[in-house]
Amino acid sequence: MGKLFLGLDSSTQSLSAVVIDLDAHKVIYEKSLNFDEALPQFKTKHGVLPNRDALVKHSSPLLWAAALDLLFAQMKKDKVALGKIIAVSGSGQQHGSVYLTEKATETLATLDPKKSLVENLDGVLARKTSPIWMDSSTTKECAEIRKKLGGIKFTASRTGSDTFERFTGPQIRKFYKTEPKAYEKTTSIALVSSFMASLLAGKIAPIDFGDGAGMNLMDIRRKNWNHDALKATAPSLVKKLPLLAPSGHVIGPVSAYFVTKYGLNPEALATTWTGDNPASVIGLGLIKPGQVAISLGTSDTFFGTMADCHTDENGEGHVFGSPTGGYMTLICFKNGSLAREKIREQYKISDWKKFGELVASTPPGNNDGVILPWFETEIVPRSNKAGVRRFNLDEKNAAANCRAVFEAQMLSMRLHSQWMQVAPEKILVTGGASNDRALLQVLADVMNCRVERIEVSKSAALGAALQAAHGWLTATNKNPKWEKIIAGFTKPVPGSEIQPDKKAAKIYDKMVERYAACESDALDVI
Ligand code: XUL
Repeated sequence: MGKLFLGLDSSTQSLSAVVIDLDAHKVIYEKSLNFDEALPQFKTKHGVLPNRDALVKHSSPLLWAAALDLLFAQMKKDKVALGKIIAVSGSGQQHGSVYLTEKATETLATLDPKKSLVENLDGVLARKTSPIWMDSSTTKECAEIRKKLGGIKFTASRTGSDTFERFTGPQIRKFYKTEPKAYEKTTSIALVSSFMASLLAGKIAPIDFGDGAGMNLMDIRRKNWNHDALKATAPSLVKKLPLLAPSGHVIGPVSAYFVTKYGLNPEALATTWTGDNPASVIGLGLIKPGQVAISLGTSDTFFGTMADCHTDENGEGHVFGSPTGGYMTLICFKNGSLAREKIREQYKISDWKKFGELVASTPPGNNDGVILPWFETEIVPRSNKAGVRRFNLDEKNAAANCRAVFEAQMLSMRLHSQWMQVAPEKILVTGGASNDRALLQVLADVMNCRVERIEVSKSAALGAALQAAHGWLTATNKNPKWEKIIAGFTKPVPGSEIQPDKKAAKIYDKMVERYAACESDALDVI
């Protein structure tokens, strides 16, 4: 057995683990634990707590902690060689924030293995729930911060993104405005990623440059807290934020809690976590500038690596720090598999195979039928009113609606990624829906680009494991090269390549304009 590294991914709906053997260039263990199923006592639906206000989407930090216990117990049961793990890293759903009291530091340092993590965390949360990336209740706070920072362009060029409802800064501002006492009681604010890293490390973990860039608080170029942004957000914020550090940076040895309880190697190193998208960039092997991928997950994301920091003047896309040390771009479309699932439910389509068959049974361009599948409020284009709109599309036609939803998602990606000015040679695709060739053909045709599937169902957790390896190699002065670390882990699936169909691509060149007109129509009404 070679050197083992553990990567964890705390996403919206699940916690996943990937263990890699770095010397053998192999994943040796993978497991996922679905929050709703494994921890029904927290009463989440798709990982989100019910709320009367449709714009408010919170989850529970205690749920994430409980899942960490359960997943370690599962790994122990599955006889994973936890005693041989050299370093642990992770990734979290981005932007979500956890509010800790002054008790946190001591509690984290003395986690009692006789109790569960949830029991240990008694009195540590200054706010019971965490706003997560699906929340869109902070439009007012976004406007206030944006104004103080000088408008969209300046906000984006300073913090990497315009203010967005789900970003942590506007969320912190709302918390400060609506619950000032609880804000005052908060001595430390964590992201989902740094909260989980804090549990593993037994101390308050730094926030990394990847996830830190999703807060509207970090100076994207200098990679330190931007004091104007902090001032525009809430008072005394600088005292409540932890240090910033590179992704995968060694924090210290893992907490004794995991050693005693689950047999984790006492010398294993806990490292800083990052966001799920920056981790996926590594998990998909996008280490060179210009490489692009699309992840078809709960949200659909379009991302790639960049050598220099180039921000979106229109404020739709984001720039985050990449775990490789450079930058990455990201555009997040909230109604991803969320919308595909809703269409599947509406038309009672038994499985995804059938969904793909229905798409394949319809022509490219869908006879001009267009849907705007905004089952939830949308991030890009920004639309704070949920609502599905159909144009020249018969609601009764199941097949046409299946094609319409995926075409709309791809056309939207094409339209809203133009600012990146990248002309990729090929696009790597990952995530649940990437298994279906009919869908990939639509993607290749809309983007007019070669597409290849990369079969890393847990790209974020894998990226986190590779990040753990990089962090350990750096800390032990081995001067690691990313090419060498990712070698063998991130190969596209042989035979999965799909070429664009020239005729279909021409249809989409026209259709993107029609789609854009439908979008502006809908946005005008809103
Ligand atoms: C990215 C974003 C989502 C979450 C999903 O900005 O909000 O992709 O990271 O977990």
